[in-house]
Amino acid sequence: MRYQRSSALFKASSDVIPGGVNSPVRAFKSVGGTPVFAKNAKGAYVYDEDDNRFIDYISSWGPMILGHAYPPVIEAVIARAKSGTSFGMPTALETEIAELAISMVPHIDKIRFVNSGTEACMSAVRLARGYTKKEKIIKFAGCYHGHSDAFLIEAGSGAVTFGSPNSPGVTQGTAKDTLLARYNDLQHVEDIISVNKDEIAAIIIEPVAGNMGCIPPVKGFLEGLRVLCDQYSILLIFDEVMTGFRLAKGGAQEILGIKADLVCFGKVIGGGLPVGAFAGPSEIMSYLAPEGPVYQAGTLSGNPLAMAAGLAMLKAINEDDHLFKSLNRKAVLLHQGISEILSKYNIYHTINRFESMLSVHFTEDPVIDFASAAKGNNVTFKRFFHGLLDRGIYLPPSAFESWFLNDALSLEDVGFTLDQVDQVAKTF
Ligand code: HOZ
Repeated sequence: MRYQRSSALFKASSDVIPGGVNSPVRAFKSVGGTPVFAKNAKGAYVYDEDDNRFIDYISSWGPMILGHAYPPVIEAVIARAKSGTSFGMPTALETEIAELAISMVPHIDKIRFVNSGTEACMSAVRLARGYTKKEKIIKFAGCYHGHSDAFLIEAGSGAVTFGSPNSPGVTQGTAKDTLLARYNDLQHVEDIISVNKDEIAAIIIEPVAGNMGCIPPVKGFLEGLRVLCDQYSILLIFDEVMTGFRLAKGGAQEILGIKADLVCFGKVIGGGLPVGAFAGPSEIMSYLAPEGPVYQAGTLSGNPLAMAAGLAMLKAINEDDHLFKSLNRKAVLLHQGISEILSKYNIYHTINRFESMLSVHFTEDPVIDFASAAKGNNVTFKRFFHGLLDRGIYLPPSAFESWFLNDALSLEDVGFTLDQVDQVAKTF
């Protein structure tokens, strides 16, 4: 049996870990079947416990942009581990990665490292509230900013995959300060602001959404948010956990030419180790303890192993002038190829893509927000997912997640993937 060991491991893990996994989407609940247990990975491939090989289109949900077990990152972690793994004291490495990140990303003077994207977004919102002395925030339906309470209101990613976009456990008191807007609908944001004048501290947004599939911003939407934020003294927070160091060296701010007031990072910035960060101009960041009154801390924040991995990753990206072109070329081939195949077999679809993030939606309508993403046919998605999994292609196990390409992927891998898509699509 192809997934025999994974099956046994899932049975064992389910006895001791809720749902058998440490992050819900890994459980395959929305696509059914046995979650694949990873054993090892190299370059573009992940191998499972049954020794099946998969071409990996999630890249650990983004971080492995240069492929798995990228040698400079692995070497940096091994070397660093030999000198001690945590001190609870500052290290020179933290300044080195901070300087590099600041040199790569526009409009930021200071950066604070934390352990995850969730922590980064949660802390950035606290800072925005402390700085503006206002309490409400606007978030967008289908956007996901980690699992802290304030964001689990119409959240995307696993929250929507498992039908709990508004999670029990989030108090009404917390929920009332999160105002919900439709992605790509500027008028809706204006309406919300007009009935909550002088109360909104921040608008937080994924500048290219990746947690309801991939949904790029329509022309003028982010530009309009910037104008509204300036007009009403609201901070614009870009959650670049997915897009940071992926769409361009300077992330969405650079490629879209829009300035955010605070930016949140995760995924690529840690090179595959647990790292998050938030950053902005000195004036705002100086409100953070110990310089200012807004408290935020962490025993493992700036952990030396994590910083060594992140530094090696950012250096590699910074020194590679061909990376984003190369990723984009493969993403375009994949996008066009899948679209041609699905059209050939008359399968309704919309493929959204922004650089190396993409998603296939089984609906013929444009997918521009959460409501249109939710129209996708999940029965077709499941068949597509499992058909490809059985043919050695690992896609996100949910229609509400983006694919993340990595640059270890070869043109042969893309060609092989398209051949498998054809084999699967012709059975529909
Ligand atoms: N929520 C993450 C993707 N949007 C998935 C995290 C994981 O399961 O590893």
